[in-house]
Order: sequence, then structure tokens, then C-alpha cells
Amino acid sequence: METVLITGASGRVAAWLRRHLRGVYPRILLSDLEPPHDLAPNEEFRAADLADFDAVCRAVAGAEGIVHLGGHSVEGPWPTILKANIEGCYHLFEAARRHGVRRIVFASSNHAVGFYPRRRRIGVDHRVRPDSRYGVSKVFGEALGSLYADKHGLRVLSIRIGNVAERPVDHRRLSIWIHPEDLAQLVRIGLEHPELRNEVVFGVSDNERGWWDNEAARRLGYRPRHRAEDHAAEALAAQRRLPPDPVGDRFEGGGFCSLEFDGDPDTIA
Ligand code: 15L
Repeated sequence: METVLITGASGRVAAWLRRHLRGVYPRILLSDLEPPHDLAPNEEFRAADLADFDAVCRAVAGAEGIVHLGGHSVEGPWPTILKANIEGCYHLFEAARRHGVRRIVFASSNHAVGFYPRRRRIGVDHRVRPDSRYGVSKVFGEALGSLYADKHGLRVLSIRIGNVAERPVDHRRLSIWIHPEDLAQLVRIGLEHPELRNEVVFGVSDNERGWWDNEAARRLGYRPRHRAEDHAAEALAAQRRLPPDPVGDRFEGGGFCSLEFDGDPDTIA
């Protein structure tokens, strides 16, 4: 693969990915509303608002693979989620189809399944349980990936990312954390694996306290190099400084579950 487009290129996750993918792909296209401040010689910035289909087409032109990190990255009001994550994701897949892009790696999220209780171990075949409008938009993106793979032959990897950071920052993150280097490994699988058609995997490091069966990723060759448990003492100390969250502490999605919550947590089996 010669030319890869990264959307959401000025964000935190993109900055780590660009670092870990340096030297892997000869030409990197970067799109976002504003340029990152540190363009490398093989990187080209293309400004694009995901809500603007023509701008997305211009950003996509010439790419063979796309890493779609763009959009709104936390819970937000419906108009924001609708524009950035629903319409924006559709624009991205449709622009990719029209421009002959071969592969898309979609940054899905653990919030597609955030309402599973923490004691349950789940795999990618369990039904979705979004914990927010944001989580619903990630389910939508995975569904688009499935449609474009089956109908148009695009190769798609949806990565349900836990929490990307250099270290896990609290108790919940000891289960869902992914080191940027491990995320880069999954992204490369999405862009390069010869047998990939359409898969959903969990974006998580080798975490002893993990909740997810990541067999789908293992089958594609994923071998995470980082372990949350190596940082357990710091993460648990940080957790002790946080206030309790009676709803969020029961479910995988944490604080996304307790936002606006007025249901009955005891009935969520
Ligand atoms: C996500 O999907 C968000 O993009 C990120 O900001 C974190 O909140 C993460 O989930 C998480 O669950 O920790």
C-alpha cells in the first residue's frame, strides 16, 4: 500500500498513530478541519469537514487505504453526532467507493457495547449495546462497513477501541486500555492482511482484567505487546482519587452509561 489517508488527523490518537506508522507507507494524506502542526515530508494535509461530501471526496482522491478516526470522539448533542459521525461516516464510505479505495479501517469504540455489565465476557458476536448517542454512531459505522464490504467489495476492519493512551489511567482502563503501538499493529492488519474482508475486533492491549474475547483479532495475527497490569498500581491509586459512579462503575462503558441515565440499573442484565 502506497498511499494512506488518515481522517481526524489533528487529534491525539492520530498523532500517536503517525509516529508508530512512520516509514511504513510512502505517502500519507491527512485530513481534518485544521492541519496538524508537525507535517513530515511524506505527509500532505487536505482540509475537509466530514459533513461536506465534496470536500471528503477531495480528501479521499488517490488514497488506497483509509484510517477513519474523524468525527466527534465522545458523547454529544444529537445534531453534532448526526453531522460528524452519521453523515460524516456515510460520506467517507461513499467517497471511498467512488474513488476506488480498497480498504477502510474504521475507529469504532467500546461504547458500541458499553451497557454490558463488567462481569460479562463478550465477543464480537454478542449483540450491540450502545451506551450513548456516540455509541449508536459507532454501531452505525460498523453497519456501513458491513454493507460496503458485502455490496461493494471494500475490505473493512472496524476496531472497537477501548482507551488509547500511553498508560491506563484508572480501574476501568485496566480492562480496556490499548497502547498506541498495539493500535498501530491493528491498523496495519486492517490495511494489509490479505484475507481480510469485513471484521470487527476489539482495540485492546494484553490486559489481564480484560472483558473481551479478542479471538477475531488473534486470528488475524494480532499479538499485543503491552500489558495494562504493568501499570496497575498507578491506575488503582488514581481510581481512589475519583468519586464513585454508582451506574458507570457497573458497566463497561463507565461514565458514558451514567450520563443522562434515568433507567433502572438492576434491570440491565
Ligand atoms: C472513546 O470511545 C472515546 O473516544 C475516548 O475519548 C474515551 O472516552 C474512551 O472511549 C473510553 O471509553 O475511555
